[in-house]
Amino acid sequence: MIYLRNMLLLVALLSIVPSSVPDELESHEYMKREHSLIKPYQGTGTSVPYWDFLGSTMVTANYIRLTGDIQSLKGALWNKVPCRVRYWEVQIQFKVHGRGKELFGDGFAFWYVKDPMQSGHVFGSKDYFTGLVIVADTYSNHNSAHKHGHPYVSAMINNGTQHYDHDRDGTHTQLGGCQSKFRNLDHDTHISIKYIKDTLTVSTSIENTRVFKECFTVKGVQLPTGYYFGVSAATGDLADNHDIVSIKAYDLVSLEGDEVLEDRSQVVPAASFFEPPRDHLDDPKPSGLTMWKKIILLILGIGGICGAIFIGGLFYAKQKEQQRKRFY
Ligand SMILES: *[C@@H]1O[C@H](CO)[C@@H](O)[C@H](O)[C@H]1NC(C)=O
Ligand SMILES: [Ca+2]
Repeated sequence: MIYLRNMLLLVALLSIVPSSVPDELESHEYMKREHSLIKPYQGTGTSVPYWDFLGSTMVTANYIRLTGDIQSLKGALWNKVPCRVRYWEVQIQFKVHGRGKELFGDGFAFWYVKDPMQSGHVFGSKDYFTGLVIVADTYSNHNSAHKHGHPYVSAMINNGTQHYDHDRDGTHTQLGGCQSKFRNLDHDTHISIKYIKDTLTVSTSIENTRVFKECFTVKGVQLPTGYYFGVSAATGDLADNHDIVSIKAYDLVSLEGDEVLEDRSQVVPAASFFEPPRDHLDDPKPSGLTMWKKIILLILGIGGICGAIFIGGLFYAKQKEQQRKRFY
């Protein structure tokens, strides 16, 4: 009986592990309209409220194309309103696709930086930036020493002094990363970037499950308030369509109920942890198990152990009985 109760408790605990479902957040009231980009994009006239464009960026009814599947393009989309929210989550629905089967590139990036609207060599935006970049890199330099596969999602924090090194796919400055096969998929693809209490969590939803799966989490990440969100993309010798369908920014302060009113506007971007560049192991094979399958396996496992204990107990009792029989 006690086993059953513990088991039920465990199952109950496991089933409340938070997992953000795109649908769930979509409907909640914490969305910040001034940092979000949703359809229909255009207000009155041709401008998109709250957003600026650079380079090859093109607005259509259903997506905003940062670059087309054409060589040597750079495009960007920048939020005009600085983010004053301390804890936030940004969910981006994107689509990266093109004709290339083996050769395509270069990828796109999400930014939270001090200086927006600066074109440059890091996926269409400025190198030696101040702030955060999340890179969705579709092209891997074959000479680079890392062993991970591509496309690859990674994060970098910069105080303006560090260079993003394409030759090494940014691996020697990255905070964390994961392989993510988000390209040329028929269903919707999303990425979530969550910054709360100095912890950065990047997740993706690319398997048509409408659930976000964690890519990586880094603690000790210092970012100020008052920077700007943006997305940018670039093509080089290789190309792809880099499309943004929506950007939804959420205020997580009210969700957290944290009342500490600390001024975070002067914080210098920093991270206490850098992944050593040479220690990359191959990405572990995704287990392909959903939460429910894991729970069922767990129940079966616990059931198995309980069964073994029960049978063991029976066996022991029987032996005892036989011993007793022998004695009397
Ligand atoms: C900028 O970052 C580099 C690398 O993390 C660090 O060595 C340097 O001290 C930082 N500079 C400032 C002003 O924070
Ligand atoms: Ca690359």
